[in-house]
Amino acid sequence: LPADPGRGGRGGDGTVRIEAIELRRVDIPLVTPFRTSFGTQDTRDCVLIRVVTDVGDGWGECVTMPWPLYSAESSDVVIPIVSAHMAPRLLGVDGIGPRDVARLLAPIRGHRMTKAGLEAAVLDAWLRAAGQSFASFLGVAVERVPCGVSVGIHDSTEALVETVGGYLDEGYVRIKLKIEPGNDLAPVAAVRRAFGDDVPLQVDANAAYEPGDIPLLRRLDAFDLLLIEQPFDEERLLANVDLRAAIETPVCLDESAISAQVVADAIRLGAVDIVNLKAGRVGGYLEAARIHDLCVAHGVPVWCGGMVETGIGRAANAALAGMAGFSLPGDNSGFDRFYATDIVADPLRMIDGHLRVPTTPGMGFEVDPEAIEAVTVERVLLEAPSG
Ligand code: OSB
Ligand code: MG
Repeated sequence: LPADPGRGGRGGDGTVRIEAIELRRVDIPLVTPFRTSFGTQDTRDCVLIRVVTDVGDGWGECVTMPWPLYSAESSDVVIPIVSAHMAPRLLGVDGIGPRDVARLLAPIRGHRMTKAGLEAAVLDAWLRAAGQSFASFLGVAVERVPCGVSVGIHDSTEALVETVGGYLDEGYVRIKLKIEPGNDLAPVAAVRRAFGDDVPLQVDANAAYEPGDIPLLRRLDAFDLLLIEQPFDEERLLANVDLRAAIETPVCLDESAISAQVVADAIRLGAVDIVNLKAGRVGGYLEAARIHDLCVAHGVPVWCGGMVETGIGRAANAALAGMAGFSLPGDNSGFDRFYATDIVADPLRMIDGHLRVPTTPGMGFEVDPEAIEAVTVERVLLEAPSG
């Protein structure tokens, strides 16, 4: 990435000063429970961040889940870690550009989803002041991105087939099935049987398998899947080398791919065919753009993942997914896949199996303050020391 300003090369080169950081823990009901191999989510419980700067406000979303089961981070640590360790490194500092947030927070290890939320909020304020869209900042040339949908584990194959049929009728162009030991071959076979071999289909194990399961996973080859996502524990890179040698289905990393460094190492080890890219998991949209570039340079296909984002993160993901190297449909669903109403005005809807790439200044949304207030369960305001 160029030092500053935007990759698109048209943004302002100004900087901001963060006067205050508002943290709002929200709890938003989901239209249907979402079950993965590590748990069932009924609501979206996460922290939204508003930065108040000398050039205006910006909003970002921390994509943590309520429990440390997908990764070590969880929603209940966001407010304490920002209050005690992150805000003091940012508040009142002069000359902050988008890339300075990650630089100032770099000494703090981990907590990437929290860092990503802060960086996104600053990017939003900075881009709005510059009158530039995030898509333009990233150099995105397309107007829309294709929509894949992530389908949770169901209690019965009949119910799963019905759900998948509904999404296909709505126009989703790719189906991702969550799997776990005991809920893998049979549901995949049932979906293939019901909808045929032409439906782009992939699976996501969320780290639920052991290296000893490789013979079982090899049987997924019969279903001509686009990929298998994160079969093993986050720290097990080498098991993926063994799996790749044993199966035809491409191996995709999600949980393991926490930074450009780890992705570079995984590529060199031969541990990965395809990368699921999530800005929150890697510490921010700028690190995500860097990983995109790295994957393109190595000929590794990349696609845009999701974390059940509200309209704030969903808009930013739609811009990220428009970058030229995203060669597979992402988990970029319409807001109504998860929510009855959104906390942004004019939430992204799927049209003809696609989402439009937002082009308004900032990260691509306008918040609905009343809707946010209605779902807020805790609010903390951190202010720069005066003077
Ligand atoms: O593993 O990709 C995942 C949601 C929450 C946590 C982890 C994952 C997911 C999804 C849903 O699969 C993606 C989405 O549509 O937002
Ligand atoms: Mg995943």
